[in-house]
Amino acid sequence: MTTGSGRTSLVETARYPEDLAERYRAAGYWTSETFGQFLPARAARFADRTAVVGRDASGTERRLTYRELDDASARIAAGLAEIGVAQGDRVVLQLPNIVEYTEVLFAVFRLGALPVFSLPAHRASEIGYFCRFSDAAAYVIAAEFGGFDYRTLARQVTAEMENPPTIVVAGEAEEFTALDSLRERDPAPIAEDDAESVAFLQLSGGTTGTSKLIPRTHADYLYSVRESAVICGVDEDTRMLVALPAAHNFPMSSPGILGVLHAGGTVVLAPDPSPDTAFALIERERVTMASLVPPLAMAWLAARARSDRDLSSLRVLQVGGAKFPAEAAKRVGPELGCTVQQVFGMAEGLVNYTRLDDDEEILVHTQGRPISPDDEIRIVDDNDEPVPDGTPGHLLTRGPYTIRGYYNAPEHNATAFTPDGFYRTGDIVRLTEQGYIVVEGRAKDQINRGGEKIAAEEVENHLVAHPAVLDAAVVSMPDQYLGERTCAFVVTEGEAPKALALKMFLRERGLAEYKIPDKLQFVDAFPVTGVGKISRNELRRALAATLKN
Ligand code: OOB
Repeated sequence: MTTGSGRTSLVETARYPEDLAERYRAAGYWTSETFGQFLPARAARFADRTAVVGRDASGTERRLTYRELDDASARIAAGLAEIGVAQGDRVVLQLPNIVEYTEVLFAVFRLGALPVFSLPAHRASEIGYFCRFSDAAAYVIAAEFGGFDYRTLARQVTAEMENPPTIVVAGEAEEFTALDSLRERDPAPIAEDDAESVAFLQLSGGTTGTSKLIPRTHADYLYSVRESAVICGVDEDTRMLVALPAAHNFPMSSPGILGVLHAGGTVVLAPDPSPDTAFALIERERVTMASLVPPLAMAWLAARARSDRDLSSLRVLQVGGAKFPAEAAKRVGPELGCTVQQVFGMAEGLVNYTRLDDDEEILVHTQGRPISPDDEIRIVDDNDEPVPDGTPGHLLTRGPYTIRGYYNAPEHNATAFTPDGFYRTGDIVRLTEQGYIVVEGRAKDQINRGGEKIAAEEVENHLVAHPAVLDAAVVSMPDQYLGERTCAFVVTEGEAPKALALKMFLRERGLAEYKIPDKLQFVDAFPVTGVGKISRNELRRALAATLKN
C-alpha cells in the first residue's frame, strides 16, 4: 500500500492479541482518542491558559496559550501537507527544547503522520539510519543549536539518499524549507485515525548493531499518559520544567509534556539542564515539577547550596532513566524541599513510579511500581523459570501499553519477546514485599551512561570498520558521576592507532558524541567464555581491577 506521497506505509507490526485488546478496551484503558484530536480537545477546554513557555529557534522567549499552540500546529499541518507529508508518512523530528518542537509535534499528529523521535545529540550515522529505515517523508531540524549546525548534518545525511526526505528548518533555512514558510495557511483538518493504529515511532536504547524503532499506538500511549498524570498529581496548576531532551520518552510522557498538556498545565522548556538555567526558570515560572536523570539530579543537589534562587514552588522532582543512588535520593527532600519520585521506565512501554505519598523507605530505596493493575511482571532465571519471591532475576513484562514487537524487526522480535508476548527488558530486578521494583543490574549488552543508552554492538561495528581494528568489545565501567562510562577493548593488527585517532574515526563516521568510548584499551586477545563468546564479565572485572590500581 502506498500513501499520498508515494512512500510505502507502515507494514504490519506486532499487534496485541484480540483477547487482551478486548480486556484493555473493556477496562477503559484504550479509548478512541487519537493524538490528532488531543490538542484541539485541550484547546477547546483550556483555551487561554498558558500551554508552553520557552525560547524559539531564534532565541526569543515565547509564551503560547493552548489556543495559540493549537492554531499554530493546525496551520503548520496544512503547510506540511502542501509539501507532500500525508497521513501515515513518517517524519523524523530532531528539535531541541524550543517551542517549535511542540508546534511541529502536534502538526504532524494532526495530519495522522508519524513522528520518529530522534535526539539533538544524534549525528549522521543515527539520522541517516532513521530516515532510511522509516522511509521518512520529512526531516525537521533547528538551524543551529548548542553551537551545532543541523543544516550541515541534513546535507550530509541526504547527500547519498535515493529518496531523501524534505528538510524543514526552524530558523534560517538556507536552501531548505523554512518552517515559518509553512505557517501562512488555513488550518488543516484533523486526520481520522483508528486509535489502535501506530501513532509514532520511538527509539529504543538498543542492544544490537542498529537502533530499533518502537511502534506505539494512540490508545496504548494515551493510556500511559493519562494514568501517569493522575499518579503524579498533575493538574491545571502544574508547571513542569522540561530540562531533558523533549523527545525522550521520560520527559514526553511520564507524565511529561503530554501529561501536563492533557491536564491543562504549563510546560516550561529549558534550553539546557544546568542548575543555573533550571533554577532561574523555576524561580521565574514558579515551576512545580521537574524530571531529571541521576547525574543532573546530583548536579542540582550540589548547586543548591551555592544558589539563592527561590525554589519553594517545586513540589516533585522525578528522577529516572538510570539507577538513582539511595544516598542521593535521600538528600532531595531536605535539600531541594520537594518530594523525590523515582521513575523506572522504558520507551517500549512499562513505567514504574514511586507514589507521592509513599514512605521515605520506598521513595529512597525502590524504583517504584507499575502504572497499571494490568501490567504483568515476571521475574525469571536464565531458563525463564520464576525465581523465588524477593530474589533478583530477569524482568519480563506485558501489558496495556507495552509493545508486542519492534518496527520491521522480525528476527530481533523472535528473541526480544517470549512466545506469549512478554517483553524481555534486559533488566535484573527484584520485587519487595509491597510489590515495588528494585533495579539490581542489567543483563543486556547496553551501557547506561547517565541515562543515555549505548548499544555495545553498535559501537563495536563502527570500531571494526577501522582497517587496523580486528575486533572490539564495548563494556561499562563504573563512574561516580554518570553511574557508568564506556570502555572499548580493541584488538588491532599491525601498529595500533592512537586512541585519539580512533575516537576521531568514530566521529567522522557520524556517531553521536555520547557513544564515543570514554576509554580505549588495546589488548592482544579477549577472554572467552566456555562456549567461545567474548566474556564481557571478564572484561568488566579486568577493568575494575585496573581502575582500582
Ligand atoms: C527510560 O527509557 P529508555 O528506553 O531510554 O531506557 C530504558 C532502560 C530500562 O530498561 C533500564 O535499563 C534503564 O533504562 N532505566 C533504569 C531506570 N529507568 C530506566 N534503570 C535503573 N533505574 C531507573 N530508574 O529510561 C525511561 C522511560 C520512561 C520513563 C523513565 C525512563
